[in-house]
Amino acid sequence: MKYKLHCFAQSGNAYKAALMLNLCQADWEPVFVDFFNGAHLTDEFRALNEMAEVPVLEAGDLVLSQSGVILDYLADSFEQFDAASVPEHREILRWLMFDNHKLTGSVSTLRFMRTFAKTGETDITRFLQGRVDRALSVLNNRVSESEFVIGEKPTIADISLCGYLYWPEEIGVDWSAYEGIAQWLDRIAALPGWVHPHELMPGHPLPEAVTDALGGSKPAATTDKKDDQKA
Ligand SMILES: N[C@@H](CCC(=O)N[C@@H](CS)C(=O)NCC(=O)O)C(=O)O
Repeated sequence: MKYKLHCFAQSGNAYKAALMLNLCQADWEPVFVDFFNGAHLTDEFRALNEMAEVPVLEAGDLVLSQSGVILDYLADSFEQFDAASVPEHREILRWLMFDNHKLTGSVSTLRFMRTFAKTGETDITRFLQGRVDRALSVLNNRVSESEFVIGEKPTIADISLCGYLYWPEEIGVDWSAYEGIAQWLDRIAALPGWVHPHELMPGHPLPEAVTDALGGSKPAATTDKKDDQKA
C-alpha cells in the first residue's frame, strides 16, 4: 500500500483525507484508531503526531497530519482537485482555514455534544448552534453562486468543507434551510469514488459500551478523560 491513513469512521476530519484518497483512486488502506478508548493519546500515536489528533497520513517515510495539509499534499501528488493557479491556491487556503476554524471547529463540537456526549441542550450547544448557523450561511451563499466552492470544478476546498456534512441528523441541522448546501452535497456525492464516511473508514457502528461510557448512562455533569475531546 502506498498510503496509510490513521482514521476512524466517526471522524469528519479523517473523512476529508479518506474521501480525497478514494476520489483519486489512490492505493491506500485505513489504520483504525480506537479514538473513543483514547488510542490517539498514547505515546505510540503521539510519536506519529505530537498534536494527538486524527487524521495522520503515512506516505512512505513522510508522515503528515492536519487534514488541510494532507489534502494539499495529495492534490499536489495526484494533480487532482488542485488549484489551477497561484491565486486560486490562495483562495483554496482561505476556504480551508475558514473550514477548520469556523465550520468544522463548531460543527464537530456541536455534533460531539449532541450525539456522543449527549449533553442535551445547554448554553454551550445554543452558542455553538449560532456559530454553526453563521458558518453554514456563508457556505450556502458561496455554493449557491457556483457549482463548487472555487468555481465550476471540485477542489480540496469542497472536500474539506463537506467533511462533517453528511451527518446532518447527528449535528442537528436540516438542509431544507440550506438548499444550496443540499444540492452541493449531492454534486460531491455524485463524483466517481464518493463513499459515505461510515463505509469508507473502520469503526462504525460504535460499540454500545462506548456510547454508554460517552454519554448514555452517565450524568451530563460527570467528567472523565474523554469529555474534553471531540471526533
Ligand atoms: N485541524 C485538525 C483537526 C483534527 C481533529 O480535531 N481531529 C479529531 C478527531 S476528528 C481529534 O483528533 N480530536 C482530538 C482532541 O480534540 O483531543 C485537522 O483538520 O486535521
